Amino acid sequence: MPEALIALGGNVGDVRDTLDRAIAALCDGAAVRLIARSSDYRTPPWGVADQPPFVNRAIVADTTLPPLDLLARAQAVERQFGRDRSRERRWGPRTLDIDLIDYEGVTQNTPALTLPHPRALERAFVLVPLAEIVPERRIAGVSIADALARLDQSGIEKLGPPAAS
Ligand code: A4P
Ligand code: MG
Repeated sequence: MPEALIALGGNVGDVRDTLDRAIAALCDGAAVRLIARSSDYRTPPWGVADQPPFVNRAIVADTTLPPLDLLARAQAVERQFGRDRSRERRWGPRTLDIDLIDYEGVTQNTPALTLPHPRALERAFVLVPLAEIVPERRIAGVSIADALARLDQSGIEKLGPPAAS
């Protein structure tokens, strides 16, 4: 079954709780099955500096859905958790962002979906969580660990397990 690398993040609300619930909604165990998940990381905002830090997490899932259907499902989950693109600016604050980083090495370049994700290799907030679970996996021919070694990881902090509530 095709395997997808998926990056999640947010910086509005109780993001760690949102990520737990979003992954449960995305990975129903049938069309999308969760294979691995990283720890959570607190990361400095990238792109637009004057906003709160993000929490980022990555997962590996296998799926029977083709790439565009997987993206549509991810966007439905974003909406379910309060994401309203019409009121956001690019790279600005959001409750939940789900990016498809890689889908079984497929390359595709359309406005709706670019694979692998065109900015993934520049972003420590994507690669640090992925390197925890699939360091040897290659994106655009480069291993995640090697790509990460070239990036500035300052300010990224691994978070412990969430407090029991
Ligand atoms: N789209 C095309 N390819 C993909 C793909 N591989 N995965 C299209 C997901 N979406 C893809 O996305 C815009 C459009 O990209 C979608 O409609 C989809 O069809 P968006 O999520 O609305 O736009 P965006 O998120 O504002 O822009 P972009 O460039 O995707 O930014 P990111 O990467 O999502 O950035 N800093 C930290 N520390 N941590 C973060 O998580 N996130 C962002 C958002 C900014 N800064 C951050 C973080
Ligand atoms: Mg996005």
